[in-house]
Amino acid sequence: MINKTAFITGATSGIGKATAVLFAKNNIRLILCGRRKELLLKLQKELSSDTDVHILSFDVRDNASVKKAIASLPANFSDIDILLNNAGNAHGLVSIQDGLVDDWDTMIDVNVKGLLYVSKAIIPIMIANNSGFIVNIGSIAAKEVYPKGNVYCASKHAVDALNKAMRIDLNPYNIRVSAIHPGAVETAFSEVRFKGDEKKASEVYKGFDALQAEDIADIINFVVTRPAHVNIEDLLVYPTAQANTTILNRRSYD
Ligand code: NDP
Ligand code: 8X3
Repeated sequence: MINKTAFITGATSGIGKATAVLFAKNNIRLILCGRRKELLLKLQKELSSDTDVHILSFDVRDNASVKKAIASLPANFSDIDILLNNAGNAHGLVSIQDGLVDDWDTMIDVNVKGLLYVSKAIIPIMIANNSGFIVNIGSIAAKEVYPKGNVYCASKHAVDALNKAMRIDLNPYNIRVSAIHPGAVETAFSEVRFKGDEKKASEVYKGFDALQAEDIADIINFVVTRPAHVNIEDLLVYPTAQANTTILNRRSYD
């Protein structure tokens, strides 16, 4: 029986997509978001035998589109229980003095402002229900700053701060708030960071067993299925081979 509705940003790929697949198996009604409508349609088709799926194609950077998309939800999808703030990416890996302003704008606009726009549109629904669950996807980059990570790390430190702020400000409304901070997860993330350079992207995950999107989906599912009185506020999860942002025990490879 379907008894919860989840709103997932960044559902077209990686962690968001894997969470959608797992939530569908657990009979959670889904609102799947992303810019690439063809991927949303494909996923909707795949998951519709398991649960009800509604798709919303919008860019989280555009507040008017965010508001319009959420206002357009049909009645049976409008009571949102779980918000997964997952849409985000890194753009570039260069020293601050060489950084591109366009990349900085994109990371701040998507990872920080996009998360805020979506949250602002959905929090009133949760307040009205005196119930809800917000899961913010941060990163190991929310806890540490590493060479050439500058603005991406800053954007994820902001997610960490906003997660704490939501815990405080939403406390009177019985809304649970959690952040998951993954280390290296093998997704399209590095392809985006390196602007389509597949060779460079694949190097990131060579010689060790990186986390997979399904590992993070599993953790998200664990977090949102705790009893009503339990809130896991913050979780840092690494591949076994990774000690921190810069120490990785790689096997030698050709
Ligand atoms: P992917 O590149 O696979 O997925 C990113 C998702 O974000 C896509 O679904 C994309 O959808 C969406 N997205 C990006 N920009 C926008 C935008 N402007 N508007 C709407 N949606 C957008 O990467 P991951 O799954 O790895 O990343 C998911 C989250 O996990 C991100 O917040 C990332 O920072 C974080 N993370 C990733 C780690 C990793 O090593 N992979 C580690 C730690 C955290 P579309 O392009 O269709 O719009
Ligand atoms: C993604 C992990 O180490 O590339 O957030 O910042 S890292």
